[in-house]
Amino acid sequence: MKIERLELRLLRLPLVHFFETSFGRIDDKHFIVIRADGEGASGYGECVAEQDPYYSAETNETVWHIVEDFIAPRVVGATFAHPRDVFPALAAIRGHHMAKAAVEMAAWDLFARLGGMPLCRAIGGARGRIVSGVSIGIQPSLDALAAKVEHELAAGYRRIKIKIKPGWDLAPVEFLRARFGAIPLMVDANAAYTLADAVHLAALDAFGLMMIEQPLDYDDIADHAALQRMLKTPICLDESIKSVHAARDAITAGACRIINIKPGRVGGLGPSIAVHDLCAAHQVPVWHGGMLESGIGRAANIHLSTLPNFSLPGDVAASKRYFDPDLIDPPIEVAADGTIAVPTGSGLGVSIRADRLERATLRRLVIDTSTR
Ligand code: OSB
Ligand code: MG
Repeated sequence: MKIERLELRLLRLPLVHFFETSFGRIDDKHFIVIRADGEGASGYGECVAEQDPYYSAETNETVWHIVEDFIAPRVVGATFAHPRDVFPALAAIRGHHMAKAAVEMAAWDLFARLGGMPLCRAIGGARGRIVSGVSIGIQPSLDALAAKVEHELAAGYRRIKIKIKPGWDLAPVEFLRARFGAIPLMVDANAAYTLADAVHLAALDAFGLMMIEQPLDYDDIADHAALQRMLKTPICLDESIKSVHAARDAITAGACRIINIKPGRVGGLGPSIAVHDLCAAHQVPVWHGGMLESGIGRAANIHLSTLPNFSLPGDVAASKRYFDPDLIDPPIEVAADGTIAVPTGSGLGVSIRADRLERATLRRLVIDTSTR
């Protein structure tokens, strides 16, 4: 597969509802979409970097710079036998996994389209449907939270995750247990605590949560291992799993019992498959995280979730929770049983609306063999 051209677009799409985590609130999503052309076909990759370096060190501007100045020169005009070869070909560039993942994902989509197969088949996945959960941001009140949870349970979602932070943790969990009983419930702290909060966090053990996601620092493993020894509730790591090596170190240290996989954080679908397989070999279940993706990134997440060790409901939900309209038509939908059908067309298997992509575009750059 020869990649002849890359097109970068910085987009702005308004979110249906604001999303608030322990590091802030966003009303609009600003993100980069990359199109890779070659051999008469195109593939798309969505970048999960945000405007601010709060979830991760990368931002849209660092991604643009790294793709334009360092990734494109190694990819445009290059031939790859398989998309899993893209991430290793970028090894000279340290870090910048979200930038690499966006280009790598476009290469996977291109490869699957050229082969006339759905992306899940190229990945090696086998399921026709995936099980969906929701992530609910920090709400202005307990009543607002109850209304959200009720709405999502009625929609069929098979797991509720709420964001927590100091001052919004035990009370909402206790409230939800009293109100909704034994629903599949978990919390995500986005690194808002320290080991000094261990006794406070251990109070969550009384509520039978499926897991607590990333309670401590974004790049920590050792303190999570110490905390896991003090908690009954399983720890799931998100931010700290920056690479296949970090996953190995976390498992070895006993820092978590569950791992959240986000391709953007580990460098793409190839490294995600490696994390998935490593976790499977250690009986560590995984689930697919979300970064408020448009239908392009969402479709890729669905395809990856067809691998067998994705054994817990992920943060891969319906388009309409995020964007209306989405960039794809039809949007991703969740059935009444809380499952999503895996697209069956070639590549991502979704149709991207060129008019909506164009309308959302703030900046565009084309890199081909003549511009280099
Ligand atoms: O920590 O999982 C997270 C969104 C943006 C950044 C980080 C996270 C999230 C979510 C939303 O939890 C998941 C989704 O619905 O896409
Ligand atoms: Mg998280």
